[in-house]
Amino acid sequence: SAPHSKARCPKYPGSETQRFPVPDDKVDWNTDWPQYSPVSYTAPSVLIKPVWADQDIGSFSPRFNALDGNVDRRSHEGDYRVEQGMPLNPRGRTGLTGRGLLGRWGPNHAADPIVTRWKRDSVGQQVLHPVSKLPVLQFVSIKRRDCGEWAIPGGMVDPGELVSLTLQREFSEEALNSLEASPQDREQIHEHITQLFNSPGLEVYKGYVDDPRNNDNSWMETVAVNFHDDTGNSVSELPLQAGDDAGQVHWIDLDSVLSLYASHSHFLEVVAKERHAHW
Ligand code: RP5
Ligand code: MG
Ligand code: MG
Repeated sequence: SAPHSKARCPKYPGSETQRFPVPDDKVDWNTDWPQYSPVSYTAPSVLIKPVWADQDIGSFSPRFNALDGNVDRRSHEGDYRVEQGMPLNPRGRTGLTGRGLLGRWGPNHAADPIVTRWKRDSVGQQVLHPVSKLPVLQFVSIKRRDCGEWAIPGGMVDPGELVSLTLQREFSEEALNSLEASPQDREQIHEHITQLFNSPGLEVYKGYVDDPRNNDNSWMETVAVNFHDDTGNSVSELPLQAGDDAGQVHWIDLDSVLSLYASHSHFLEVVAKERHAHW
């Protein structure tokens, strides 16, 4: 697979910090590179020790490649290397050490709910793409507040939380604004989406995410699951409302021209192919 690229974006997100430039042929840890001198950076939001973040290594030694109490420090990609007490990014160099904006040393686990429906015309007929002649899928997309990019409404798995719950919770928070709903509305949202989210779903990806927040010692991983409202009678009928770290929310057509956050367009490509839809 191609080496990670967003994890090497020159300017680290939310800061003025520039990564040490890493060319494609120097990404692999096994390639000797004595001149490599990555920049160390941990964001102020992490340094103030919020509950979701680890302590600094030295005062604290996490159990890597293991379930460490409630915190899952195992990678979906298999065992990662730990050198001088520091976990190493399984995809290679990024030009930055520390934790940046991420709370956990090593893998930071997220879940991505991909909610889809068929695009329909005014009389309810499925819309075929003019070029591919394949039916067009739409997914619920949010515009991230942090970077302004469109993305799947995913989020972090809380310690001890089941991924199935994270998927439903993050979708409710970011695409349905459940956090600001009245208790009655929240109950309604829950009733409306529980059936779809309790269906098995189609797991389209599990592993490393090429996220711009990644660095040499901490990185994002996810489980991306597609929940498809085939008839258009389930989630399709709910009014979307952006919440939490989402600035906007819309149904967006799946298409290969989409430019999305991190490696999200790769997950959608798998959904389109699996459902024989336009891409
Ligand atoms: C991405 O970051 C994941 O794929 C997921 O969509 C997201 C989780 O982080 P937050 O949305 O909580 O910032 O790597
Ligand atoms: Mg969230
Ligand atoms: Mg999120």
